[in-house]
This record gives sequence, structure tokens and C-alpha cells, in this order.
Amino acid sequence: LDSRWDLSGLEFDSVLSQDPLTKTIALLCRERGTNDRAVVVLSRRAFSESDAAAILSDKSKLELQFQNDIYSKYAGILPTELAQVNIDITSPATDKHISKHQAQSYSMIHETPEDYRSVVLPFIEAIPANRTQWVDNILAGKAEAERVLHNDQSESTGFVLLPDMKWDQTDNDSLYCVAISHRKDIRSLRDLRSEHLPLLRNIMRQSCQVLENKFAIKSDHLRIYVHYQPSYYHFHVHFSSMKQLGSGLLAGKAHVLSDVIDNIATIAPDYYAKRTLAFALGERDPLFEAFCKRKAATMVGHDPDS
Ligand code: M7G
Repeated sequence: LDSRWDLSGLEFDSVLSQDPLTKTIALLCRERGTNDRAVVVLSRRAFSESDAAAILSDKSKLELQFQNDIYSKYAGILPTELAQVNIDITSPATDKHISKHQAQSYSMIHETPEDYRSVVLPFIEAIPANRTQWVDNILAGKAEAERVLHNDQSESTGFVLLPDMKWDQTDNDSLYCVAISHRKDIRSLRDLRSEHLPLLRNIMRQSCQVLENKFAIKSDHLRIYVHYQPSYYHFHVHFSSMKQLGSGLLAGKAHVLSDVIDNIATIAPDYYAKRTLAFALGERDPLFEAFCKRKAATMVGHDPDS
């Protein structure tokens, strides 16, 4: 793994998206001298109370924009330690990484068990194994080892809990962690059955305890959920602070873990195998294309006169 010290190895291609509200921009770039594409996401960091002393110092420089009575507005340059931004680079980036950051319209898909079998399962099976290399690296202790908060190595109920890539760990209000199961045979919510209840309950109980001990955050101040569809088909659970917002919390994406456990425990052991699952899918997502192809194929096969 290489550590980058500047961005001169990347050539600008285009802006994938930008959001003034979250102060984020996603750039599509090329690795100089190769055909590899890279996605670079820059986001401004949140301020915290501990920054106040450094802000109110002679190291902050101000340029007056205007003054009117008791009101004044400045463009400011902060001391270097506060001027940091988060830079997330994915390289080489796949079509899926690129589409995820592209402005696009979304459609609701209502996936029946038959759609899952005929469209989604073949789609998942065609994903190259290296797409979840980052997960294997974490589970084997080969990457992010120093960031791991908890590692329960049990074969069927074990998992690794660590800060999600989305959390810069500057403040607990934006806490975001992910628990990744050691077992590799659960692709997603669709695969969950009653035999997995001990795993789900173990992830819930132990992670809450660890997060309370490390960050003094109580479990009723956490949103604990799984995504359907996820981006990565290796079972994992999201833990985020109640103050954390984002598209990962929308209807048609986040399924609260305690609801998932309850549905399997009290309604049916194969609840998620039988259900139609609704989710929002971007029109540029390769899975959307798979659904469109299936629709076109069934329309060709359908004889309007019969
Ligand atoms: P998901 O539900 O599969 O996809 O969650 P989403 O991105 O649509 O939410 C995967 C989670 O893993 C996301 O919250 C990512 O931010 C996080 N994640 C992805 N990668 C590649 C890494 C990584 O390399 N390290 C860590 N710590 N988290 C990651």
C-alpha cells in the first residue's frame, strides 16, 4: 500500500457531483501515465469546541468583505491544523464507484424473491472477488489494524468493529462505525435466516458495549442498520450517531437492525427470503442496467396475443 503525499499524480477529468450543503465535491481523475481512473472526494471538516482556541488566535488571518453598522463579514484563513479537509481516493475506480458519485435520477425497485433469484443473484455472483479485498484485509488484520475497536474471532458469530471510512473521528456527533462479520457466506439482508440470529444479536450487544466504553455514547443514541442494496455483498452493520445524516438513512436503503432481528425472530425464520424488498436504485448503477435488461427480455418473451 502506498502513502500519497500530494495529488500531482492525478489528472483532472471531470466533476462527478458537488454539494454545497455538505461542502463536498467528487472529481473523476486519471492516474498520470495509465488508463486507471480515480475518484477523489473532498469534503470540508466539521468544527468542534476544541478548535475555538486555535481559531481565536493571531494565526487566523481575516480579509474584510464588508462592514455595515454592527455586522461584518470576512474571508478567513485558519491555522494550518484547522485548514485540513478530508480526501477520499478510490483508485483504480470501477464503473460502480464512479456511478455512486455521479448526479443521477433514482427509481424505486420492488424486488420480488424471483427478481432476486434471476437478476440480483447472478449480478452478485459476477462481481469480481477483489471488490471486497478491503474487507478481507480488515478481517485478516492486514489493513486498518490500528483502527480496529473490537475483534470477536468466533467462527459463526464473530465480527470486526471499526470506524467507517466516512468518519474522520474528529467528533463523536458524526460517529460512524461498521461491524463486518467474519463469516463470508452472508451476502446481504436477503440471506439472513433464523440461524443468523446469534450473529446479529452478538454484533448488536458487543458493539454497543464497545462504543459506550470508547466514546461514551449510549446505544439508544445510535442508529444501527443494514443497507439493502449494499455496495459490498459481505455482511456488515452500520452504527451511526443520531446526529449523522446522509443518503444512507433514506427509506428504501436503511433497515434498522432491531427490526430485522424482530422480523426473523417473531414473523418468519425466512422473512427476508420471502419478502418483496423495495429500494432506490440510481439509473447509472450497473444493477439498474441488469433490471432493465431483464424487463426488456420478459417483454420480448411476452406474446400480446396469447
Ligand atoms: P454499504 O452498505 O455496502 O455501502 O456499506 P454504502 O457505501 O452504500 O453505504 C459499506 C460501508 O463500508 C460504507 O459505509 C463505506 O463508507 C464503508 N467502507 C468502504 N470502504 C471501501 C471502506 C474501507 O476501506 N475502510 C473502512 N473502514 N470502511 C469502508
